[in-house]
Amino acid sequence: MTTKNDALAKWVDEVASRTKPDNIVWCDGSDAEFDRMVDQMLDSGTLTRLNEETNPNCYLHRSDPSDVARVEHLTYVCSKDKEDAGPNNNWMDPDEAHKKVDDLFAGCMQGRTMYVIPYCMGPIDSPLSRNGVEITDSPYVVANMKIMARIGAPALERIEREGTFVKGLHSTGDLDPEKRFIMHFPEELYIKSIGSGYGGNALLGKKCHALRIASWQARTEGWLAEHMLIVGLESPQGETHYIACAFPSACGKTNLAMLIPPEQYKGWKVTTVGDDICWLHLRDDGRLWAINPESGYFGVVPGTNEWSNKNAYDTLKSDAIFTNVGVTENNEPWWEEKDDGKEPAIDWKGNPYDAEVGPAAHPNSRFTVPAKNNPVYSPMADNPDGVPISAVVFGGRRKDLAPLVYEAKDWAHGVLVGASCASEMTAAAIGGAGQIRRDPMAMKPFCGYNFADYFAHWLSFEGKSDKLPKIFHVNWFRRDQDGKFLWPGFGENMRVLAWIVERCGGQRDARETPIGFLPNVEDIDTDGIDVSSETMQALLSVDPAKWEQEMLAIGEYFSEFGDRMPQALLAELDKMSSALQSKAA
Ligand code: GTP
Ligand code: SPV
Ligand code: MN
Repeated sequence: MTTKNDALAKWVDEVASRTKPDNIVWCDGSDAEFDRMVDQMLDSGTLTRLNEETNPNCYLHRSDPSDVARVEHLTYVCSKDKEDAGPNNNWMDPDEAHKKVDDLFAGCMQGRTMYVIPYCMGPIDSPLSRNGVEITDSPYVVANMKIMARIGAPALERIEREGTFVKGLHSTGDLDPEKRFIMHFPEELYIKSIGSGYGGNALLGKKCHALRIASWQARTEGWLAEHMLIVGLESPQGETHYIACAFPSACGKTNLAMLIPPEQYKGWKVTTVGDDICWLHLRDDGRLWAINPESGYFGVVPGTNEWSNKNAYDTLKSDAIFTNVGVTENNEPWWEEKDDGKEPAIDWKGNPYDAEVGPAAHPNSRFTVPAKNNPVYSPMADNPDGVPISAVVFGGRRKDLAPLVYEAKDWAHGVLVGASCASEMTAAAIGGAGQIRRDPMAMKPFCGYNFADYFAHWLSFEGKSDKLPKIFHVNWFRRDQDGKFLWPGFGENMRVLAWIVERCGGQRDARETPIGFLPNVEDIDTDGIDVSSETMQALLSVDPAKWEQEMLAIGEYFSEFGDRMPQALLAELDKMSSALQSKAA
């Protein structure tokens, strides 16, 4: 196979002459091709087959122990002008960056096969979807891309019809962390990634294209590319609301997207449109419409069990590629809090399990699985028009301060709520786990341009429509003095989502505070959960003195962006600070 698109043919030739592969394979995206990749990886030891009875069609991949998460310190946005990348990104001059990685790509595919993967992010027949081509020397990437995106012949056809595509060049190189770089050239719609096989660094359609490059394109074209799940909530009255939630990495998106409601909410039907990325477009009807550009889930394994997230647990029983989990004596995948009564025998590094040495599964071990395996998969995920969004929800891991839920006063205030998000860092990226950092809209690692411009772009939607979604903030992670979570989380989060949906429908009162609208304690149903009314008070309390401190910290953070920061956002911050001061006085 080759292509009618000259630019693509030329680029493939150019890459081949630099990287010197033994041969070139154009991926057609067929199941037979997937099976060939798997067989080849079973032969080479890159994959092992898991227990066929308990986990049909499931495989285990053990990565290099130095290559288990995203590497934010090695990820760059190489815009022509450094200011366009902003203080939120590492920046390198594009010429220098090309030279640096091109030297590493030279001859790197000798003895290997080069795969050309045409892909489409989003439903293949949607005008909102975007094309890309990833060139890689990793069969693991080919197999995972087949799960995560619409790849192969239909995508190539789309590229040949439309002419445009994002270029992504990837090689695992020699996995030397010193020679690992994830470079983005937004003006050229080009990504170059070398030295890592880990999801976010290597499956270039995902964070590199669908967030960093897409956010840049979205700004120029008037839409939004966001780190958000999309979940459908159908009320017992048959009314469906779709909500989009931005939580930082490993802060609960996949879980919320697949939630199983508690007993008294059984009349509600919850369906998953997406679990990680959301592209939002304002339509003529004045509503924001969303598509999920992906077709699979690349999810956090530890903590997934029958009780926390049965839908995810069932989803990954078959057809899943596990990366860096442990295995039991009889070769079943095993991870911390799997809670299936079994014991691990071998840890994620392939050594006999020893609790003294560390966990059986790496804390950022992942599953890759087709979205259609999800028992609550929403067919709307394939709708070329997407789904209309009723509410946007921001959130994070805050053991203190942020209440369980609050609602922004209007769009501009909501943009401030998103822009001032902070969260404890997790194992999804190398370094800093547990520390609190500012993570605006959960996009700190993923916004492909200056956050000041990004906030201005968000603000620009105000006034364009009177049907914009309401904006909320949630925090499932408040803790007591002993470090115990105050809120049970997981399926019980439905209790909060119900309040959000009812606020959207104008069916609920709320109490106005300086930070926004909060539910009254009795407005969150606690029937059937062990949460006292004192705990609810604590979860729904706003401490003006602590919030005033927070306002100062937010102001300080915003000052990093200098004059580029939109005045309207600073004005919102002033407004909120004054409201808090008058409350404290
Ligand atoms: P990325 O794929 O990295 O973007 O993560 P994500 O946002 O999809 O997070 P995910 O749903 O995979 O959850 C990450 C971790 O948080 C898992 O270990 C979950 O068990 C845990 N978690 C998810 N939801 C909740 C919750 O409501 N409460 C508590 N306490 N933990 C949760
Ligand atoms: C995240 O870290 O937010 C993920 C996993 O969803 S990765 O695709 O590696 O970025
Ligand atoms: Mn994510």
